[in-house]
Parts: sequence; structure tokens; C-alpha cells
Amino acid sequence: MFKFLTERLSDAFKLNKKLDLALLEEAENLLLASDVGFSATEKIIRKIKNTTSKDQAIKAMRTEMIRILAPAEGSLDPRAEEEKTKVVLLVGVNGAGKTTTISKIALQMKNKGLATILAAGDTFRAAASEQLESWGKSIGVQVITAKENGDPSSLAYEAHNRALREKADILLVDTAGRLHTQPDLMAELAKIKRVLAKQDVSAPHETLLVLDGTTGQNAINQAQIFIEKIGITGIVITKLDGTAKGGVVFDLVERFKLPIKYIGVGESAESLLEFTAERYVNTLLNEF
Ligand SMILES: Nc1nc2c(ncn2[C@@H]2O[C@H](COP(=O)(O)OP(=O)(O)OP(=O)(O)O)[C@@H](O)[C@H]2O)c(=O)[nH]1
Ligand SMILES: [Mg+2]
Repeated sequence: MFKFLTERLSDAFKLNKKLDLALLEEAENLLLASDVGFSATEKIIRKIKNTTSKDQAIKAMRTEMIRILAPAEGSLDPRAEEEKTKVVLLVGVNGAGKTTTISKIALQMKNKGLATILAAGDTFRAAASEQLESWGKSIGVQVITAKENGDPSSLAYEAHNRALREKADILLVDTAGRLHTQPDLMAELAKIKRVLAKQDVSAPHETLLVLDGTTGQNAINQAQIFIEKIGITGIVITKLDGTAKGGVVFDLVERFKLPIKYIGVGESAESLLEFTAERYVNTLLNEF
């Protein structure tokens, strides 16, 4: 989609040497159809409106896109204050990529030399714990699991207790998915947060919302609900490999002003990148 837009802009300058209203409208519709959202689309269109060459137009678009995304750059600080275990909770709907992402984060932390523990807080399905255990084995990180149908907040408490006793640097807590519209999930997540605060009032230090980047507008709706009901400190956007759907990132940043901690670009343990505006925009404009 973005590639198509840059091609249309170059065609326009070849033909008319200017951008007429029809082309600007087409560009606007392309951006909206790519889930870029009204606010970011308007900002980008305003910048390309008065350009007089293809190179100028594409440069203006690139610069504005980077300017919009730059405030969202932010990595996950693995250290908690007062030398306590840093506790990071991952939340999100069914299939968003929580378990995969938490395993990728664990590998990065382990590779930084940090004592890392994973907690299988998705006690909803037996297969969920098994999935995380198998990730733990392959990346060499300890996984704490509960019995099937165990209470996820007791598991979170136990895992936190063990992490503190073992003086772990970081505890990563996976949670169950289900639909964001189901109130019981929200209640369960709120309880996990309360229980984590019992042994360290500042825990969880981060609550990351995992969003599937291919779901477009739906990702916006999910973010709205999780931010309101649970409180979110950062976002991870998954499945940004091999898809033209990366536009929703602009809308997320414009609306919620939360840091994007990582982007997922594949299914392997290594395919998790820190989010940088310039690299992201270059990928959108060059490869999609
Ligand atoms: N291509 C691609 N696939 C991904 C990425 N992240 C996750 N997946 C895939 O998405 C599917 C769901 O991932 P999970 O990590 O199990 O998702 P989840 O949020 O834990 O799902 P539930 O536990 O059911 O709520 C799996 O097939 C993953 O391999 C990514 O960045 N790129
Ligand atoms: Mg999972």
C-alpha cells in the first residue's frame, strides 16, 4: 500500500509536475485504508500538498512519518529500582502473540546476562503452559507453571516470591487471552496486578499490551479497552513481517501516546526488534 502510494506520487509528477486535488484525495484514501488514522493522515497530506517534485513529496512524507512516530520510541529498561526484581506483565487478546513475544523478550534479557524467569500465568488451557515450557527449554530460561485450572494470580504470586528469593533481575508474566470484551478476563488481569503489588508496591513495573499488527482498526479498539480497564505502560506490535498492514502504528501512536517497546517480525525467538521510527518508516516505504 505504501509502495503503491509512492509509485502514484511519482507518476503524478511525471505527468503534471504537480499534485492535483484528485491525487491528494487518492493519497488520503490510501493512507486511511492502510489504518494510518485521520490525525496522522491529515498531517502527512498537509506536508506533501505543496511539494513540487517526486523526491520532495516522498522526502516530506518520510520526514513527517518519522516525526509522528519518534515520540513512541522506547525500549524496555530491564532494571527495577532498589535492586528488586523487575516485573513485566504481558496482556492482550487471544492469539495476539503474547506467549511468543514473552519468550523472545526472555531470550533478549538472558543474552544481556540478566537472571530471567518466565511465569506461565495462562492457566486457562493446559496447552498454554506447555507452549511456554517448550519455549523456556529452547531458549534456556526457567519457567514457573501452575497446575491446570490453577488460579493465575496465585501462580503470579508464587512466581514473584521465587523471583525475589532467587534475586532474579526480571520476571516476565504471561497471561491468558480470550476476548477483550469479556469482563472476566479484565477482572482476572486486574487481580494479577493487585497480587503482584503485594510483595513490591511498584510491581508490575511494566504492563505491556500485545497487539496483532494485522488486525487494523481492531487493534485500536483493543488498546482502548485495555488502557481503560487495566492500565498499560507500553505496546508491542506483532506480525509486522511480510504484511502491508503496518499503518495502524501511526494511529496507535497518535491516539494513545504510549511507547512502543518492541515489534515482532516473525515466529522465531530472534525476530523481535526494538522500535525505531526511522527504521520502521524506511521498511514501510521501501519494502511493502
Ligand atoms: N509471523 C509472525 N507470527 C507471529 C508473531 N508473533 C506471534 N506469531 C504467531 O502467532 C500465533 C499466536 O501466537 P501466541 O504467542 O501463541 O499468541 P498468544 O497471544 O499467546 O495466544 P493465546 O495464548 O491463545 O491468547 C503463533 O502461531 C505465533 O507463532 C510475529 O511477529 N510474526
Ligand atoms: Mg499464549
